[in-house]
Amino acid sequence: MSNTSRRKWMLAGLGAAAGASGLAVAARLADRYGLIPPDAGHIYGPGAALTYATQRLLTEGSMAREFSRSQISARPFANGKPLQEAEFLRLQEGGFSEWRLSVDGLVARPASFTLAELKSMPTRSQITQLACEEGWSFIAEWTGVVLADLLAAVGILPQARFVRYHSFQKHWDDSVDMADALHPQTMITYGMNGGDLPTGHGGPLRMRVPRQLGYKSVKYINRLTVTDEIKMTSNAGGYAWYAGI
Ligand SMILES: Nc1nc2c(c(=O)[nH]1)N[C@H]1C(S)=C(S)[C@@H](COP(=O)(O)O)O[C@H]1N2
Ligand SMILES: [Mo]
Repeated sequence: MSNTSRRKWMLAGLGAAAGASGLAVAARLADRYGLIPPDAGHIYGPGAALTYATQRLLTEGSMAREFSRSQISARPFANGKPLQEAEFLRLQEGGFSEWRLSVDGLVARPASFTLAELKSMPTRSQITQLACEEGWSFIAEWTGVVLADLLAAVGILPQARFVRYHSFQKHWDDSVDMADALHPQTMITYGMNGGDLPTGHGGPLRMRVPRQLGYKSVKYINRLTVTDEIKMTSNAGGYAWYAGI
């Protein structure tokens, strides 16, 4: 079977299973094709598995919409209060020269990058929308390093299945699978709308995953862990692990 007809056939199977005998069957099918998200055993259960599997089959290789400069939002909304932690303020006062992004786990060459080092890597900008699950959104130009380039620099091992990202705000840790980690629009961003990324928007460093809802674009990231296993009970704020849009 060609890739396209195989995909159509898998989608038909998933749809029929969901309609005819309920979500549990669809989840079993999804499991057979290796499309089970790590939180499938949790409250979202088979429903989340079906969404994830269906979206993965439909959107494989697809791009989030990119906009023109004239569509950039005049007043982007910074969600949440400014960070007050003494350690964050100390780092900010030093121009974040001590901020590090460490990369560990299933990589050939674990590393720790300064902002200056990240800025010296190939730069990419994208004008994409950040869409919050609560209904608001804004369009901004994001500048940074494509995550796939960074991962290529440290060398991911073949067993890699997920990239976990850690935030200075510990409870915001999250992860994506390799399809999203290696997607050309998934970036580690240090710039927004032509300037440094403001701290309100996650400066000095935030993850941008434009094909998923805003909460996957975690702010204040300082560590990446490449792994073959994610043990998820709930996501940041208790949302579904997969938030494809
Ligand atoms: N560390 C951290 N990352 C975060 C959040 C947060 O509160 N802390 N909020 C998330 C949510 S729910 C959304 S919608 C976006 C909001 O991004 P913004 O503040 O740039 O508007 O950031 C996401 N990343
Ligand atoms: Mo959000």
